[in-house]
Amino acid sequence: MVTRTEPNIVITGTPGVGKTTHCEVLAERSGLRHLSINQIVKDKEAHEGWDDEFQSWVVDEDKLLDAMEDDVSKGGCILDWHACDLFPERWVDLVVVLRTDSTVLYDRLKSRNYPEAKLQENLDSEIMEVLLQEARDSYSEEIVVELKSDDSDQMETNIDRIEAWIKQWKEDHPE
Ligand code: DAT
Repeated sequence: MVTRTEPNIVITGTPGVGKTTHCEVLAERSGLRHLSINQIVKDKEAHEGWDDEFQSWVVDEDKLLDAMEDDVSKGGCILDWHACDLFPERWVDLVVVLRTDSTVLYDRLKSRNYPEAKLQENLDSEIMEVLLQEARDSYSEEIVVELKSDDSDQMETNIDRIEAWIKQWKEDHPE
């Protein structure tokens, strides 16, 4: 039973596909709250330390989910994270998997000065559709959508689509 009056949306994908950019624009236009999971991991210390090789936090998932529970159960959250299988199905109304052409992604990650191992792992992950598979394995297929994010026209189209979906969700779930 969904008791939320606003939907929760996961925006996921390989680092560099445009999650944060999409979430920020979508939050501004829709009024939903952008939850950067990276930021929550840092702020709530929901991690077991820093992995030097991959330049990322080793996340303590239980602690992270506990820190998010109150906020997410109210609804109206856009969850921005490069994984999605940890979020309980009961939290999630839509999963958007952003995808980017590997040459475009290479340039974006290169300009972030990613270490070689991290850059290569992320490119492989995008080519192997790891996040798309993770989303499909974790949620029912009707709520998983794959959207291209190579350029700003595609981003505009994506935002329009997600906004239309939010409007429809609200009509289908009146207060
Ligand atoms: P992520 O949060 O998935 O790591 P980001 O939002 O930080 O990605 O985007 C990485 C960079 O790529 C940033 O400089 C913005 C740019 N970018 C992302 N998606 C784009 C798109 N669809 N069109 C143009 N630039 C994009």
